[in-house]
Amino acid sequence: EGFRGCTIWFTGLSGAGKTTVSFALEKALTQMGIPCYGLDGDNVRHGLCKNLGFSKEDRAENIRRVAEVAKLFADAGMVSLASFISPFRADRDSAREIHKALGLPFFEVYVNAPLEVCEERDPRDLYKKARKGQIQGMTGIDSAYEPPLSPDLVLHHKETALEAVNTVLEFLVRQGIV
Ligand code: GGZ
Repeated sequence: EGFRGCTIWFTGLSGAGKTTVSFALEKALTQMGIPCYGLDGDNVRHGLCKNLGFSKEDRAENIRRVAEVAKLFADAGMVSLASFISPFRADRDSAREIHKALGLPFFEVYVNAPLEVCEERDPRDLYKKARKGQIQGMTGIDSAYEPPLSPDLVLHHKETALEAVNTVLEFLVRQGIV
């Protein structure tokens, strides 16, 4: 059957596994012949959003721009995968509204990993630096993360990337997307 454009929005702490799951999902969807594209801090914060930092205002603008781009991909019939901490509910709600305006499905996926787990992983030593006071405004340390109140889907940190991909794929089947 056909597939419909939509945006899958992954939110969670740094180190929760958002980009890992999203990248594995992108690979799986591509193998299924479903056009998709993954947006994350790595490909957005060096270009489209390179003038933005991590203040509350800059994060809001980062999420706004990314949501607008994700919307365009979804409108073109692709599955947009957006992996951003997006710590503030109001910003995520705006991202949803941006999609609603065009009638495009928007799914908020909470990648739920406790801070202790993310801090233990700490692939870029950002938590370590934040604890030492070498960087300011790190989400989970001295900047808030507001967990989703009613996410469309929750992924658990004990799931492997492969299990998480299957969880999302089953969800997309239930939603009539794939
Ligand atoms: C949170 C930060 C910070 C601060 C740099 N707070 O896990 P990473 O390292 O590789 O990816 C994180 C990325 C977060 O960017 P986002 O665009 O997703 O953030 S937001 O949605 O809040 O706009 C992290 C790194 O940037 N990083 N400084 N202070 N994460």
